[in-house]
Amino acid sequence: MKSQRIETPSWAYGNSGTRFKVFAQEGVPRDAFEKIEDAAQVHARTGVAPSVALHIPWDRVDDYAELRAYAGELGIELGAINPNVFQEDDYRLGSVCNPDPAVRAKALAHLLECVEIMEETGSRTLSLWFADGLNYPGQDSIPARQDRLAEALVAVRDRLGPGRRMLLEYKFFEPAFYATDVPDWGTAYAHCVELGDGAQVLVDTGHHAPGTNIEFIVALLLSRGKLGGFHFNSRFYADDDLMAGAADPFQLFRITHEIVRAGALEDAGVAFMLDQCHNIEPKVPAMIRSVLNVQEATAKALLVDADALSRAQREGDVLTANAVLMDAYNTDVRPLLAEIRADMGLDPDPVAAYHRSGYGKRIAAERVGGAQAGWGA
Ligand code: LRH
Ligand code: MN
Ligand code: MN
Repeated sequence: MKSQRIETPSWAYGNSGTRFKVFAQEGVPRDAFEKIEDAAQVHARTGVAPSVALHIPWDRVDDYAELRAYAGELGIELGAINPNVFQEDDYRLGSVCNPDPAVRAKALAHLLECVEIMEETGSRTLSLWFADGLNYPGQDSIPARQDRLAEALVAVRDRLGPGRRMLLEYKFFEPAFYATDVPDWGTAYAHCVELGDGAQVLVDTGHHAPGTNIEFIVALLLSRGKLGGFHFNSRFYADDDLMAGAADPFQLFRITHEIVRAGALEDAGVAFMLDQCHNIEPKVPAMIRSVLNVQEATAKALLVDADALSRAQREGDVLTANAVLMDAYNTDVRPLLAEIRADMGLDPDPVAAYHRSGYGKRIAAERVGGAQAGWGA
């Protein structure tokens, strides 16, 4: 538990909302530097959130080395770089899948710019999500768009520096409603297999049809060495981006169980990242809460009696196998995690410690005119 690493997203610290309303909050960051200050608070309280993902151009700065140095002073690193090829008029019909070669070239140029930014920020991961898709049957050729996508991905792969990798995130709907160009793990997996070792699938827990068995996808990708990481969040209906573990803590446990079972927890290759929007709740404590929820699910997964489970599975003892899993899930791990935090020199109650610190009040007083996370106006 002490060595777990959970990456928080810069965009979760900015104002966000739905397409109906953005509720501006007091004290939200005005630039990338202030987002990093907030991310550093989450790490200071939890001890397990030592990096922050950036979204470009939302976090564009003149000097990334300066941003990196600032993060370093605050005790954190710059994590995954997320290009943004979905918010310009040119992308109405898609980015790298667009029928117009000039638009495709523009999108690719941005992806390659992000590869360069990785060198300046020290980021090892390029996290790709494409909003590309179709609203109407017949609008464009589905296979032609797959070919255009593959071409862009190859060009990006060929430019990645040593020790760098690309993650491909899928989502079955939104903003396209008829067909999305990377709708599911199968499509992402097929592209990543073609691309080779430097490409893996990113599972955003909010990007599936309701009722999808996400832990099955996780187990399968892990067995093929193609699970690159997560965007954890929770959802009741669609891509709700609520706090991880809030809507369905049992699902989060089932996912972490597959990771632990595969021995992939210690493997730094599976990135635990959060991708959330705190529309109505205060953002820094919500992020701390999310980190704690991921920790709790992980601790429970580590408590599964693996020997008893595999014995019951071998013997076809359905009820015992299920009971072994449920015993772990139903254990209250909060006292154990509090102890671990004390061991690490942290306050056992990170949310309370954050409130006591006065940080929230200070940023509310000091930061006037906070930036929007990127959309929702
Ligand atoms: C798309 C998504 C993707 C984006 C982020 C802001 O829904 O999950 O990861 O980069 O939201
Ligand atoms: Mn995501
Ligand atoms: Mn999403």
